[in-house]
Amino acid sequence: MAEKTLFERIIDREIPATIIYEDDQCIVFRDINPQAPTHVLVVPRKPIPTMDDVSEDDAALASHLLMTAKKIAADEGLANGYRIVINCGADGGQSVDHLHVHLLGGRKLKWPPG
Ligand code: DGP
Repeated sequence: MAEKTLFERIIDREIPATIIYEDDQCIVFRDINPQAPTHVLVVPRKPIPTMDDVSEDDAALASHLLMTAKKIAADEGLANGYRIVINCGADGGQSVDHLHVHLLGGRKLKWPPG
């Protein structure tokens, strides 16, 4: 069996995290190294490595991740706006090979992100 990803270990409660939401498809927890007052990760239970590995069969799941990020943004009171980011691969700055959506907000974010 393939080794669990770091985020699977959080899903399985083997590593502690501040989990703020979960359902049958995804889990949401606070980033360990927050880049904004709100910085959470929306993570599918299915261990898809990167955005590149998302298939047409995962379309409903991908949509659910975005809709969950939007719901959490409202829950976090980000009425002034927020940013949703998916890093993919080495050049995209991805460091954990388990698909995740960053939700950042609570301050004015700069563009481009660098
Ligand atoms: P990325 O660079 O897009 O792969 O983002 C990975 C994020 O995961 C990064 O912002 C830091 C966060 N992270 C890494 N390890 C842990 C951990 O053990 N717990 C939590 N809560 N977040 C983590």
